[in-house]
Order: sequence, then C-alpha cells, then structure tokens
Amino acid sequence: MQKSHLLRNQSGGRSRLTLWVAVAILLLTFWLGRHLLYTTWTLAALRVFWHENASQFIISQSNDNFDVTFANYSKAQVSAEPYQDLVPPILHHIALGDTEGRWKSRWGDSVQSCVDVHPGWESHIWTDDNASKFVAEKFPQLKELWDSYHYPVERIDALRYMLLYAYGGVVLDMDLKCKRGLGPLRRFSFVAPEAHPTGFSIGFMMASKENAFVGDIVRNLTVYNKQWLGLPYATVMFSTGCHFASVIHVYESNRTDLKILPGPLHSLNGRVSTPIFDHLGSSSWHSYDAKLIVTIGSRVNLIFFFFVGVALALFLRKKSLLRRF
Ligand SMILES: *[C@@H]1O[C@H](CO)[C@@H](O)[C@H](O)[C@H]1NC(C)=O
Ligand SMILES: *[C@@H]1O[C@H](CO)[C@@H](O)[C@H](O)[C@H]1NC(C)=O
Ligand SMILES: CC(=O)N[C@H]1CO[C@H](CO)[C@@H](O)[C@@H]1O
Repeated sequence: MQKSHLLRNQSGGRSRLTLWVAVAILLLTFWLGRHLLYTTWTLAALRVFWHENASQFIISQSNDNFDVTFANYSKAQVSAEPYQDLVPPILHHIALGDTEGRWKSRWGDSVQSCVDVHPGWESHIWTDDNASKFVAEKFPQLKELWDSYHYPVERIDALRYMLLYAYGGVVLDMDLKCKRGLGPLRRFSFVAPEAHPTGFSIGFMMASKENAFVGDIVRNLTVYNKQWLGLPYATVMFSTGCHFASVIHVYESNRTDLKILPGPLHSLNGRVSTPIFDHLGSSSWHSYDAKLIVTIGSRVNLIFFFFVGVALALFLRKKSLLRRF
C-alpha cells in the first residue's frame, strides 16, 4: 500500500515536471514565433473579416451612384467626367519570363483590345529588362527580395503593386480582353474585382499614383514573404497573391475608398464574360488562376508548425494524464 503510494507520488511529480517543461517550450515557441503567428492569423481569418462593412466599399448604385452593369455608360468612355479622374490614363501589362516576346502571338489581340478602347493612353509592356530596371530604380530596398522570389508568379504579383504605386493607372492580365473603356471607374482611387469566395482579384486593378493602400501592400511584401507551409500554391497566394492583398485591405483603418466591383457579376474566376472584360482564361502564368507548375520550396515554416504541434500534443497529453491521478 505504502510503496505504491510512494510510486504514484513520484510518477505524479515527474508528470508535473514534464508538464511544466512542455508549457515552457510552448510559451517560448509562441514568443519566438509571435510575428509569424500574427501574420498566419491575419491570413487564416480573411474569410471572417473580409465582409465587415462590405456595403461601404463594394461599388453600388445606392452608395456611389454607379451603374455596375455599365449599361448606362458609353463603350468609348475613357474619363470619369463629370467626376474628377483620380486614376491616371496608363495601362500596364506584364510579360516577365518571356524573353522571346512569345506573348505577342498568344495575347497580342487581347492586349491590343485594351489599348484600342483607350486611345491616347500610355501603354507599358513590362519585360524582364525594363521591369528589373524599374524595381532597382524605384524600389531599391525591395530589389533583393524581388530577385529572390522562389516562383516567377511572385515576381509578377509584386511587380503589379510596385507599378501601380509608382505610376498609378491600370494593371491588366494579358488574357483580359477589354470590352469597353474603363473611364467611369477612374473617379475611384482604387478599384479591383471581387473574388470568389472572399477578397479581390489582382489580375485587374486600378489606382491613383502613390495610393496609400497600394503603398501598404508594397510595404508588407517583406512581412508576408514566407514559404507558407512549404507549399507552392499557399506560398504564392499568401506572400504576394490575391489572398495577401485582400488581407492588407481588411486591416486598413478605413476601407470606404478601396473600391471593389461586386461579384459574381465582375468576378474573373475562370473563363467568363463580365460587363467590362472577356476573360480568356489562359492556362499559362499570364492568368492568375493558372495552374502553377512549381516545385516544393523550403520547409522552414513547416518545421515551426511541427514543433508547435508537438508541444501542444505533449501539453494536452500530460494534462489528461495528471487529471487521472
Ligand atoms: C441609367 O440612367 C438613367 C437616366 O440617367 C437612370 O434613371 C437609371 O437609374 C440609370 N440606371 C442605372 C442602373 O444606373
Ligand atoms: C472613411 O472614408 C470616407 C471616405 O473618404 C469618409 O467619408 C468617412 O467619414 C471615413 N470614415 C471614418 C470612420 O473615418
Ligand atoms: C495586415 C498587416 O500585417 N499590415 C502590416 C503592414 O505593414 C505595416 C508595417 O510596415 C504594419 O504596421 C501593418 O500591420
């Protein structure tokens, strides 16, 4: 009787010690990884917070006196008149990783359709050469990051935000065929189409020059640059893609002027026709929803979450063991 009581006491003491060690490891891991945990949380919670006050930033007839069907606007309208034009008349298309100019045969028509409906606008095609020069000149502090991206799509996405910030104007995927002038939208300092099920698409964005929100996106490129779970798709979406940009939108203090064209009418998921575009839905990287042919990257974050998981499991197991004594 006495002996077994003694034994039980000893093993209880050992359990308690292990419990405290587990708690300490857990707390230390959380402390060391607190920034990563915060960014992870913001990414995970997008679905919960995206729709908060959505009626204020989703473009509508009642709030903005805007016809989202565009039926009331002329196809040739390239200015927001009588409203002030906040977005400068500049088109940006990105053709990174295409040294031989192959985009011309494949996407020449859709690119030209957008140039054609905006006569007199500046039009830029960004290739490896001029884009690299642009980043080095305008964002020298981000050049190393930009060069170090694992996946070409990350470089394309980061470039969209940088171009939009430095020049303002309209950033367009090459597989978007323009059906009409974007003039009516130029009265808003930022516009992007709603994505399904949350957030917005970055294949089409318009913004004023040096827009504060776009500046916040650019600044946070460094913060979100991780090999998320070591998975290519997650890495692209969370460090530079739609999911990342939508998270920055959610955490802006006043989202009223960060306008979103309502889905599903304007969503560019798949091969669709919206009031302003025919989305040709390419299967190459030119389109955002393209299948990403990429390899598994570094596992640093995976290891981090593995340890958090082990510490948690240890903690819970010891707790339930203790309860039995
Ligand atoms: C189109 O314009 C007419 C007349 O200006 C207006 O009465 C109508 O409400 C508008 N429709 C939409 C959908 O904006
Ligand atoms: C948010 O911005 C809008 C438009 O600029 C403004 O009318 C509104 O008062 C702002 N809301 C707050 C809470 O500051
Ligand atoms: C959502 C988010 O993490 N936004 C951050 C962007 O970066 C600035 C600092 O550069 C942070 O203050 C924001 O919290």
